[in-house]
Amino acid sequence: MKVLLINPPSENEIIGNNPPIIEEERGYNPPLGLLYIAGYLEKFTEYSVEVLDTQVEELDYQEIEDIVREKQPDVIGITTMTFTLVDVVKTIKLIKSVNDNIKVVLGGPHVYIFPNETINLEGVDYLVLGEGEEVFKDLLDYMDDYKKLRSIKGLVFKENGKIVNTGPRQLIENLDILPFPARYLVPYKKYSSLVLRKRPITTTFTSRGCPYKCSFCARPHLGKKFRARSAKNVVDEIEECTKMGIYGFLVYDDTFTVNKDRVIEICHELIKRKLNVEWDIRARVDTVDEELLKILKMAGCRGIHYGVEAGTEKILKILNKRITISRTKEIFSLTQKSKISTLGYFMIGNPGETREDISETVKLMKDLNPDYVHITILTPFPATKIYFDGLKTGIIEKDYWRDFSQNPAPGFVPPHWGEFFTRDELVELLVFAYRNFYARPGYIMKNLVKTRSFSELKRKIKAGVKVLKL
Ligand code: B12
Ligand code: SF4
Repeated sequence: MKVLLINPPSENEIIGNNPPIIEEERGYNPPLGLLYIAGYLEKFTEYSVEVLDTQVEELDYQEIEDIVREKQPDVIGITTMTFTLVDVVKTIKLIKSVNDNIKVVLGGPHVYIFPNETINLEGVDYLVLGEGEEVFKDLLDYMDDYKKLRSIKGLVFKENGKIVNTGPRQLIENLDILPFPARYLVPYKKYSSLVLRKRPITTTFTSRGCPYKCSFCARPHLGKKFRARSAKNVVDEIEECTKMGIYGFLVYDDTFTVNKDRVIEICHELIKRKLNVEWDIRARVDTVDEELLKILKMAGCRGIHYGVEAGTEKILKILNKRITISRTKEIFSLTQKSKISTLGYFMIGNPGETREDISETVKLMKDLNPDYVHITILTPFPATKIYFDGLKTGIIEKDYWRDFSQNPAPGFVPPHWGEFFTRDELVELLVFAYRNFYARPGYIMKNLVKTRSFSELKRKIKAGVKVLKL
């Protein structure tokens, strides 16, 4: 059986409520979910597997069509986010026009949130719910044997026109059993990041799930249970990557630092093996301390991205973030002392948020003085508490995301939280916040002094000019 896994184009991507200029130039990340599935199939089956990352290869629809025509796979799997749905639908149409017998299987976060809407889209044959490695293999083993498929958890399909949903599969408890993502199936040298110096980069997950319940995040709905890989398994993967010439890693765990002992073990293992890698992580200020920062630095961690979100305790409570501003200040200061670079994520336009609250957020940004800030206008994403609350109270007038999922049309404008501000007012406030942070003479000087190379200087100037042009 020939299987082709496709990361669809992002031509029609929905980019929340932010001006497109903010989302540009983030570089390309490997489609890790597909690479995990490919690695699993390569190890445990005889099926032929290929991965097509149309984004990094910058393919247009005609080129994708030519590839599908030439390869004539039996099954095509496509990774699906709500934000790429329009392009997923376009890709399916193209596949079916080449050969209607190719089975189309969708997986990814969107499918889990909107199974009925997705299976009803034209040309979709099967959905895989949640973690796809084992379920997709089972599906391939019994393709079209509906009797058997009905007993396999994690699938959605149609039998005699009726939707069959076998319910979610149990989460994979021991992540160490999973083969490493099959990075060699994509042009892995083409992936890069704005924030790491080393090229190429890759992304990695050392754990899955997140035990927290922030009200703006879909994670609590998509799978809360935190499971972690062993330190040895994590560093084995990193070592495998260094053999491919990859030395830069974006550790994309939802919260890498949930278990301090495990992080320390990973750091010790990295130091012991002298792999000379550079990496950054995403963390919460309540899961980091001075001891951890020291060892992170020694093991090559260059940057920490913290979710700061807002400048008042009132808004943090509404977001159910469960952190305090004083803790945030303390941890930023300690991280800076440890010479690890910092990026703060902030949001404006949150429920209950007034102009005064936003001023406090901007003030906090300047007080913390991270190396980078990433500010967005809150978009109530599907399957988040904020979205459900908005629908209940009428602040969000109708179920926009469900309508979009039934009929994914280009140009869809996602809802914003319209309690106190119009969308245009929020864009204005966003521009104000960015300028206020980046256009400070102190910030510019600090960054010029810290710049280590000409290419980094060029990158920073480009980013600065973009902010001023907003
Ligand atoms: C890395 C990342 C990005 C990167 C790169 C995307 C990429 N190429 O992977 C960037 C920075 C571009 C990005 C952007 C955005 N992202 Co993002 N991102 C992630 C993140 C942190 C990791 C994705 C990942 O690699 N996961 C690891 C793999 C192993 O898991 P996975 O992808 O889910 O795959 C498994 C299953 O889903 C399934 N599966 C997936 N695909 C397929 C396909 C088939 C055929 C099958 C059978 C199974 C299957 O099997 C896989 C293995 O178990 C996730 C959060 C998370 N923890 O997953 C958010 C996440 C995917 N992003 C999200 C969002 C909201 C965004 C943005 C809209 C944010 C914004 N700017 O406003 C944009 C949208 C841009 C876009 N093009 O879609 C949401 C998506 C929710 C949704 N409804 O779709 C998530 C879930 C975060 C969250 N908690 O809400 N993102
Ligand atoms: S925002 Fe981060 S910490 Fe909060 S629930 Fe989502 S993944 Fe977890």
